[in-house]
Amino acid sequence: MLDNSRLRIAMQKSGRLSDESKKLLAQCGIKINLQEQRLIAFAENMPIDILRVRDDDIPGLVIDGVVDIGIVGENVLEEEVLDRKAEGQNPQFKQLRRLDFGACRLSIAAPRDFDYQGPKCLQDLRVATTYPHLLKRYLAEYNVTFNTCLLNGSVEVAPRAGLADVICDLVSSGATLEANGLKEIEVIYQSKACLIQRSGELSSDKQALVDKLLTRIQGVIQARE
Ligand code: PRT
Ligand code: ZN
Repeated sequence: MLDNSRLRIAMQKSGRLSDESKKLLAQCGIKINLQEQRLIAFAENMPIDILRVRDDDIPGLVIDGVVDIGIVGENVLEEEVLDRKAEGQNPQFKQLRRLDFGACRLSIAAPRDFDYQGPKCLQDLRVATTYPHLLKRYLAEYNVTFNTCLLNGSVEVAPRAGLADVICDLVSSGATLEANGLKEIEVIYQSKACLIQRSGELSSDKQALVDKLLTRIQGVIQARE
């Protein structure tokens, strides 16, 4: 059983956010021995436990109150919120602050020869994506409806494989799109990593620790600017 008196922080186990998340916590003075295979790591010098999970699980762990704090991409967070709202839930959490890493954009991309004249061109097309809710919210503004090809990986190969007409995926340098003969036609969401807290009161000790960490994070980020 986890000790509920210790602050629980969820971060990505391995992937694009894990090194920066680890570094941020270390720069805040949290001494953690992250053994590669372990789900949980215990801080040696503060009452903090670190849960290392898939990034997709982090919003739910915070919203469901399983952990106190999470470090996650806004893209993943917002998609989970929209998914829960679509299921009639009212997901609650506190946005503590935006972080200075994990920057990317969620974009619609089409084969290079696609004659793009604006969102209306996408009506009734099939779009491969991991982010159907963010895409639906964006295209609804233009009264555009579309068909989904839901993929959790290899989204960029979908048009070439004949699975979809266009894609909606995360982009940072644009090299992946380029390598797959695709061009970016619409940016629908700008994302960075962020720090979130579960809703509801924390014990005063935990809240004091969160406040201290936030002050330190502020200092770390300012020093990097
Ligand atoms: O295993 P787990 O589920 O935890 O990880 P994951 O594979 O789902 O996610 P991961 O580690 O790839 O990304 C974690 C988070 O990093 C994302 O949710 C974003 O918030 C952020 N991020 C920042 C990115 C990128 N940049 C990014 N470029 N996530 C993914 N990409 C991928 C994109 O999907 C595409 O395949 O990189 C490719 C494009 O990159 P460029 O540079 O070629 O444009
Ligand atoms: Zn993931």
